[in-house]
Amino acid sequence: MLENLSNKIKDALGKITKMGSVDKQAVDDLVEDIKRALLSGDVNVHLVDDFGKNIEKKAFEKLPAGMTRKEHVLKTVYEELTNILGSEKPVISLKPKKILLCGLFGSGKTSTAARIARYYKKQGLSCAVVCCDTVRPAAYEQLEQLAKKIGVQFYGQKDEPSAEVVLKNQLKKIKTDIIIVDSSGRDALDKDLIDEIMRLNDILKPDEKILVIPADIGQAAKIQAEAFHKALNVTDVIVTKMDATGKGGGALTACYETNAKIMFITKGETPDDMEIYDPKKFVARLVGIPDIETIVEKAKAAGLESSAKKIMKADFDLNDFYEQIAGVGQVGSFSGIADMLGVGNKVPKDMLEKQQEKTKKWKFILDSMTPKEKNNPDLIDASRTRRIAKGSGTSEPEVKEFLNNYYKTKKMSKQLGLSKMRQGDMAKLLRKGGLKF
Ligand SMILES: Nc1nc2c(ncn2[C@@H]2O[C@H](COP(=O)(O)OP(=O)(O)O)[C@@H](O)[C@H]2O)c(=O)[nH]1
Ligand SMILES: [Mg+2]
Repeated sequence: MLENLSNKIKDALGKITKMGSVDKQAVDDLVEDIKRALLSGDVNVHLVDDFGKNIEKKAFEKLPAGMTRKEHVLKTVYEELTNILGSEKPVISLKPKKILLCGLFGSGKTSTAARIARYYKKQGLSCAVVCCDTVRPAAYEQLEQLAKKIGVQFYGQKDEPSAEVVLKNQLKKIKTDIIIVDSSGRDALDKDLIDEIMRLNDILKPDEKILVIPADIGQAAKIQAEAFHKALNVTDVIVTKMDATGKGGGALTACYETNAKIMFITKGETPDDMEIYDPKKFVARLVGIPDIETIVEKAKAAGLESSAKKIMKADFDLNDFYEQIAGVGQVGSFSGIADMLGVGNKVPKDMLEKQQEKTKKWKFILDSMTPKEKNNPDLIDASRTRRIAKGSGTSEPEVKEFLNNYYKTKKMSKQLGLSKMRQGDMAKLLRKGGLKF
């Protein structure tokens, strides 16, 4: 399972986030750990080597403004993984089209024919699936049942031995927006299979020729992708059975290496177990930090920088204070941010989640204040506190807690008289100021 790979990568990154500072040794160790994880996931050794070299090269580049070395290393790992696992999310057009599926026996073509039909049906297009597998016994019934289950039209000719005859006859009848043709497979990439698929291609003149590849063959996906591409010029790839193997990373990297566009991945046996392959999201999940890109971008955002500066000068109001705590929290999980700031490992996860909950409440509290109160919190007496609690659907102690955090942070900031702070220091300050992380 991919979880294995994911856990190994997360462990390796976890070691780095626990360190005070990141030196060459730490990066070397990190690279070794991730390389080992990728190799065990059947990623090609040359790709893995290049991956390692790129990280070692980039890890000690000049730091972009506002970033710590740790964040930079994390970002580099993320970017290099994205580089080997794919680039952009595929664009899936919703215009009427004809689709031909090909792939070896057992790769998941028939199940995937149904999944694709379901996908387009959900987008409001009418769909038909056509059984052109005249080799495998019961192929007809399998697709017929799946079509019935998801409510799309089914076409086929039970006792006709020629796939081409079936296709010609059925095409005359079909009027749907989307036509999906399921073909037969063979155990190996033999000439019969390729000849048949090329004849079907000539008859159908498909808009999309999709190769279905099972993830469990790992990097051998490259051989299949290349062979089908040569014969048929496949336009897209679907990688199936991502749930059932640890070699999924190997299959994805191998496909991407051949420049095949991976359109969907499937992860289960039902018609719903398919998702668009978005490499960036995929990698973010793999490394365990959702929205990492957004987080990195946001951390650099000017608004945050300016409120951070105000806090450093002890000259800040409730708006600035809230922005510092929640500005980053709103784009990702609070624990993700704490990890980036290098404090995540020191705090139990549930505490961070509690803080995130609290931050949501603080937003309601802030929204219930007048602009004057936000600028000058000293105005907030007992009766205003009552009004704010009522207006925000919180309690008076919760409003007081928010204000206390603000005052504590302000006091700390004055005492320390910090003029030059980096993001890590800001986290420490907020923590000392009463934030419980
Ligand atoms: N676990 C898992 N099994 C799958 C997936 N996709 C297909 N299968 C199973 O793989 C087997 C072969 O699938 P099938 O669609 O008949 O392959 P075909 O011979 O290429 O048409 C079936 O038992 C499917 O249920 C998947 O994403 N995950
Ligand atoms: Mg089949």
